[in-house]
Amino acid sequence: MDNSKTRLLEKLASGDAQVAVIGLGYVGLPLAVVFAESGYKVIGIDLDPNKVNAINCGQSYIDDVSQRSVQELVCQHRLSATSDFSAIAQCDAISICVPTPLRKTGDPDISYIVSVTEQLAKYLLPGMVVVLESTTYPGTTMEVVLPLLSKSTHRLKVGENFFLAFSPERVDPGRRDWTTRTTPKVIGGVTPDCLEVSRAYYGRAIDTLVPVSSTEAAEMVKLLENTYRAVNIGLVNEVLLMCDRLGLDVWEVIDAAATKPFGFMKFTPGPGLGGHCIPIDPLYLSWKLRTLNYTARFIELASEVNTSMPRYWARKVQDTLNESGKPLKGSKVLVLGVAYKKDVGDVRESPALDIIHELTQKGAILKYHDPHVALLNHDGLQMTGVTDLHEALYEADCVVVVTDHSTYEWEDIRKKAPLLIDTRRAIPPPVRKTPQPQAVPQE
Ligand code: SAJ
Repeated sequence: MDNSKTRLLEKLASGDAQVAVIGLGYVGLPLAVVFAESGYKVIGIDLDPNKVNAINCGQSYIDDVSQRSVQELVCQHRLSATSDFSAIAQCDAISICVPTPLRKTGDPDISYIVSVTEQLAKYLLPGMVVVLESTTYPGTTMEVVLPLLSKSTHRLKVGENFFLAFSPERVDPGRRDWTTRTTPKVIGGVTPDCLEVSRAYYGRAIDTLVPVSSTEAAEMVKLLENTYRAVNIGLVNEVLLMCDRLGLDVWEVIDAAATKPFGFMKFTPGPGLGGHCIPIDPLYLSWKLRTLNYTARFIELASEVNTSMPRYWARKVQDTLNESGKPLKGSKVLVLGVAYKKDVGDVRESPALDIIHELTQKGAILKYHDPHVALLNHDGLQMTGVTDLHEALYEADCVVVVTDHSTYEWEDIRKKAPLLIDTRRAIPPPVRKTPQPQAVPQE
C-alpha cells in the first residue's frame, strides 16, 4: 500500500509542508498570506512579474492584504513569489486560484485553469495534494483537471499517491468582518482520502471547513451562492422597473419590506451588476446545463434584467435633462463612482462603463470622479478622473451617482449638483419622511 497519504498528513500536521499558491490576485494573495501565517512555507506563483516583484519586496497590491503582513512574512522567509513553475517540485500542497472569465461568445473560458494545470503536471510528484479554488462549472475538476494531472510522467494515481480536491473561494473584496481565515470554506475531494488530505491541508489555516461529498458538489455550492445573488439582484432591479411604472419609490418599498425579521433578505436595485463574479459565475452554470439540454431560466432572465439596467439609467439622464429643456447631446454629465461596487477600485464589468458608453454614443460630454480610480482604461474607454470634485459638480449639467463610495459627502453633492440621478439611493430624498415602524403598545 502506498504510504504517500500518511507521509503527507504528517508533513501537513508538522507545519513543515511547503505550499504553492498559483495565481496571486484578490483570492490567491490573501490565501497565500493566511497559509504562511498558519506556519506553512509558501511560494506564490504568478505570470505577472509586477506581482512577483511586489511580494518579494514585501509589498501588497490587494486592498484586503496589509503591507505589514506581506513584509513580515517575506522577512521571515515564509512567503516568497516566482514566475517559475518548477518551484512546484519542492512543494507538498498546491492551490490554484486563477481567473475564470467568459469568452466574447459568453461561454466559459477555463483556459487559465488548463494552462496552469498543464504546467503543474510537469512537476507533480507522488505525495502531493492539489486544490482548485477557481469558480467553475460542475465537472471541471473531474473532467479537465484530473485527466491533465494524471498525464504526469510519475504514474500518479489519484487518491493513492496524489490527492485532488475543489474548494471554492468566498472572498468578498472590501469586506472587513469576514476574512479568508474566518469565512467557512466548502471542500470536496475526488476520493475520501483526497478529502481527508485536503482538509488537513486547509484545516491548519482556515477556521471552519465544510466537507461535501464530491468536487462537483463543491463546484455547484459556489455557483448556487453567486446565482442566488444575481437572481435576487435581478428581482429587485425588476421591482424598480415596476415601481417606476406604478409611481412608487422602490427604495421605500424595499426598506419597509426589510423590516420583516424573517423570510426576507434585502437586496437593492442599482446601475447593474459588476465585478468578476456575480455577472459571470451563473453563466458558467447555465452554459453547463445547456450542454445537458436544460435551460436555466432564472439565470438567463436575471442576466437579461441586470444587463438592461445601464440603458435604463442612461435613459433617465436623458429624460431628466429633457424635462429641464436640455438635450442630452452636448450636455455635460458627471458620473460619480466608476468602480463596480462601493469602496473598491476594481472596474471589471462595472455598469458605470456601460452607462458612460451609452451616454457618449448619444452625444453627451462625459466626465467621471472616483476616489479609487484615477485612470479609466477599460473596455475601449480611456478617461482621466476629475480631481476637483466641487468644480466638476458646478460645471456639470447632470450628475449621476453610479458607485456610492463611503467617502462622498452626499449632502454637499446634493446642494451643488444641478440635476441628480442617484442609481444607489446614496442620497435619501430630503422630503420623504419614512414613518418609523411603531411598536404597538401591548394591551
Ligand atoms: N449589487 C446590487 N445590489 C445588491 C448587491 C450587489 O446591485 O443588493 C451589485 C454590486 O453593486 C456589484 C455586484 O452586484 O456591482 C456584485 O456585488 P457583490 O456584493 O456580490 O460583490 P462581489 O462580486 O465583489 O463579491 C461577491 C461576494 N459577495 C458577497 O457575498 C456579499 C461573494 O458572492 C463572493 O465571495 C464573491 O463575489 C466571489 O468571488 O464570488
